Amino acid sequence: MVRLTFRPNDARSAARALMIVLAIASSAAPVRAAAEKKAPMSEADVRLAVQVVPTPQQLAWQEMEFIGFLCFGMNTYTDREWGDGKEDPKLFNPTAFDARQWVRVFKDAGMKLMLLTAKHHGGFCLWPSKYTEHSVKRSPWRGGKGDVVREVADACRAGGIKLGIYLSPWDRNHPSYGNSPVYNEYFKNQLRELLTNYGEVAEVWFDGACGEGPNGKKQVYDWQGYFSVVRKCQPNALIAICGPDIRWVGNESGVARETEWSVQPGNPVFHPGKKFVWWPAECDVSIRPGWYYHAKEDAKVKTLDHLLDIYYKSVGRNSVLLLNVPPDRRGLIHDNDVKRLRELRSVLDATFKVDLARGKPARAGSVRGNDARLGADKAVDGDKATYWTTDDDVTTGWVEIDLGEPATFNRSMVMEHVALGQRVEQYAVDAWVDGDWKPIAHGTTIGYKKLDRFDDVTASRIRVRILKSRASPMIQAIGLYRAPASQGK
Ligand code: FUL
Repeated sequence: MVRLTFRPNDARSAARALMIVLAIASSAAPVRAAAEKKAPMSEADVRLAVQVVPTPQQLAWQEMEFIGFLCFGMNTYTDREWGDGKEDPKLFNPTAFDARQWVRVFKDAGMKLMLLTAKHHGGFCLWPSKYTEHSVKRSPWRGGKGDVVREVADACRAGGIKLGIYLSPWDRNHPSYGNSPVYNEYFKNQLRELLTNYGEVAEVWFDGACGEGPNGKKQVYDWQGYFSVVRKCQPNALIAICGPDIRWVGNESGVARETEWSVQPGNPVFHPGKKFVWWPAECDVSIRPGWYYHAKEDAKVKTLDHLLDIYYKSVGRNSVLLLNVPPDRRGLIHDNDVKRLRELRSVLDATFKVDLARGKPARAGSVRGNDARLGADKAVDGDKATYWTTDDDVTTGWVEIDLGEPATFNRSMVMEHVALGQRVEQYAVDAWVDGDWKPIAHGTTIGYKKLDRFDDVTASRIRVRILKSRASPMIQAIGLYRAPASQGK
C-alpha cells in the first residue's frame, strides 16, 4: 500500500510522516501527534512549559532564519527522486562540479548553512566511506578520488557558511539494512566518518522517510546510539527531524502553523522522560517540484511570489526555512534557480532594509518594577539582548511607538526574547489612523519572530497589544517595514 518510489510532494511527506510513526510505533506515540497535540494545558503544565528555554546552539540556529539544502547525488543522474540502491556508481559523473559556486549562490541568497545529502535512501555515498563500495570512489568523477563532502566542507569554511549533513537512515543498498544491530553499527560508523573528518558540522539531519512498506525490510533504528555518536563527535551540532533538537514542521511545502510553539511535549523516543522540551520547527521545501534536479523541471522553479509567501509563512512564523536548491548534472546550480534566488534576496533586502520603528520613542502600559532596563524602548533599540516586559503576574500589556511623521508601511514584525522562553498566545497590532486605532494585524503565537503582511498603512503611531500570554511577555523587538509595491501581499 505504501510502496512509494517517486511521488508528488504530498505523498512523500505522507510517507515521511508514516515512516516516522512506524519507526517508533513499537515504543512510543507518533512524533507528529505529539507535535500537534492540542489538548488544553493544565496550569501546572503551563508553568512548566514557560520554563523551557533553548540551548545556545538552538538559539544560534534559530537566528540563522534561512538555510539551504542540496539534494544531490545518484538521483541527479538517474532522473529519479528515490534510488533503489542498485544503481551503478559509474553513473555519478558531474562534468563541472564546483562547490564554491553553491556556496556563492547560497550566501548571496542570504542562507547561513548548507545541508548536503551525504547519503540518500539509495545508499550511494558522496564521500569515500571505508564501510561500503557504493560510493564516489567507484565513480569516474575525479578518477575515483573525489569526495563531495570534502569539497563542500572546504567551500563552506572558505565562504564562512555553516555545514549540515543529511544521512538517510533508510538505506536501500546496504545488505545489512533490516538486520538491525549490524546496520546500526554500519550507520554509526558512517556517522563517525562524517563527523570527525570534515571539520565542524552544525546540523545533522535524520530523515524519517522510508518506503519499505508492510512487507519490506524492518530495521529498528538505534536512535539513542546515533545521538550519542553525534554528541560525542560534534557536541555543538543540532540533531534534526528524527532527533531531539529540531522538529520537522510536518509538511514539505515550507509552511509553518499559524500557532507555532517551540515548546513541545517531549517525544518518548527522542526525549525520553522529558515532559516539555524546546523543539523548534524547521520548514523544508524545494525550490522546484522535486527534491532532486530534473531538466524537465527547469521551467518549474517556484515563482518569486511563491517563495516570498513561503518566507513569511516559515521565517515569519517562528520557524527556520530550509530551502532546497538541487545542483544539476554538471554539479552546478542552474541559472534559473540562481536568478530566482537573486530576486528573492533583492525583495527581502528592499523590504527589511529600513525599520521605521527603530529608535523611535516608545511607551508601555506597564514595565516590570518600573525598571528602565526593561522599558518599552528596549523593543525598538535593535539590541537582541534587551527586551520590554511586565511584572511577573501580568500577562497582558501594550507598547506604543511614536513614529513622529506619518510613515507608510505594510509589514510588521514582533519578536519574543526566546532566550528566556516562549510565552505569547495572542497579540494585535494597531495603527493610529484618522484619530482612531485601526487594527492592522493580529495573531496567536509570536516566538522568535512573527511577521505580518497587510496593505499600505500610513500612520504616525502604532501599538502592539499582548492579549494573552503564558507568563509576563518579553518582547525583544518590534519592527515596521515597507515591501516594494509589486509585493503587496
Ligand atoms: C524526504 C525524502 O524522501 C526526499 O527524497 C527528500 O530527501 C526530502 C528532504 O525528505 O523524506
